[in-house]
Amino acid sequence: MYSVSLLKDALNDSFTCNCVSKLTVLCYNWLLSWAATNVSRHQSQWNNIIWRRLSSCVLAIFPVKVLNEKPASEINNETTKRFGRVYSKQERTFDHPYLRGSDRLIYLRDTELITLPAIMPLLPRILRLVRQETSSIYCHWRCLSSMSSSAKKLRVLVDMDGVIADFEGGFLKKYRARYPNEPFITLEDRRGFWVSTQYGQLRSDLCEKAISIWESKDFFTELEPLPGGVEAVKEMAKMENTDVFICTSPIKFYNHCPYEKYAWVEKHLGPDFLEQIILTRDKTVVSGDILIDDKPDILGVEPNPTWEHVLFTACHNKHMPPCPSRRRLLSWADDWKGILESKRR
Ligand code: UMP
Ligand code: MG
Repeated sequence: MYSVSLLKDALNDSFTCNCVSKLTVLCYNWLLSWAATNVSRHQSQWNNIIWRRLSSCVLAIFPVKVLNEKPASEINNETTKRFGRVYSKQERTFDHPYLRGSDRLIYLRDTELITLPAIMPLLPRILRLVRQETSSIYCHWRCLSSMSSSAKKLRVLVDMDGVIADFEGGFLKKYRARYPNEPFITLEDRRGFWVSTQYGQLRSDLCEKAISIWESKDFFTELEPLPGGVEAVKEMAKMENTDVFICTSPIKFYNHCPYEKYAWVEKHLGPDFLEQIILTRDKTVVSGDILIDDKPDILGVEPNPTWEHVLFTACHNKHMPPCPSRRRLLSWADDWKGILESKRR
């Protein structure tokens, strides 16, 4: 900051605030038009940002003191003596357009008018500061535009097991291969989300046997994709203003499952999709517009998740009585695009 010595010099050499204001107006208008052509929607935000940044830039060089707005009664002779002329709101609007939009009063030291050449020695410094400000405004712009575009994007969370990966089919195949002489439950007879619970009811020791299947190496990698799921997710991800995440719960026996879920996504959805994986045992804390999931009751620490749960029909939930407050996606041949569109409105 050049403030102290420069301010002194400026005062001693009678640099004028009028010159400063002219130059500032020029810079301000230029920055505003630049920003406005880049992002016209944010003109008012730009106004604010540029004003704030430019005023701090000017403050660094010139004898300008910004105070919070005060009622006229509090502005006494002492203030005027200390800071020079006090600009009224009206003067501010007409004489100093660069102050428009500010909610503050500005106290300017009233110096004599001098001509533009007198301010020339300071120009390189001013320009340097303006350049710095421009680049920081540009960063702001990028941040704002990414925020505004993500704000209107639809965020879809797609579950993995039972929605795009055939957990039930893969389980039954491997269970029957490993325990050919044990009783099993056909997909037609599956009831309830927990496979292990239903096998435990069939015979208590079968609960452990069922668990041993999905705890085995390669179980998750070798799951077949459910019909149309991979294609739908890929298509969804290409849709405008749509962010798709694979939101899946790993099992607690973590030796293979988390790694294999990543491997599955890479194999079927492609390496770019690795960016879109959310592994969590509590989906209620994930924010999104829709969660497409085959589990009927998705509970967690957040009692009011942001997403609407669309129940994906699976062998274990297809017998459940219809619930008017919950939409279903019967399969990937069903109208998933319609459901997404309904959330954009
Ligand atoms: N799972 C169990 N026990 C069962 C059935 C499934 O632990 O009886 C696990 C396997 C999956 C996870 O990793 O639950 C289901 O995850 P989501 O599809 O809800 O994300
Ligand atoms: Mg599932």
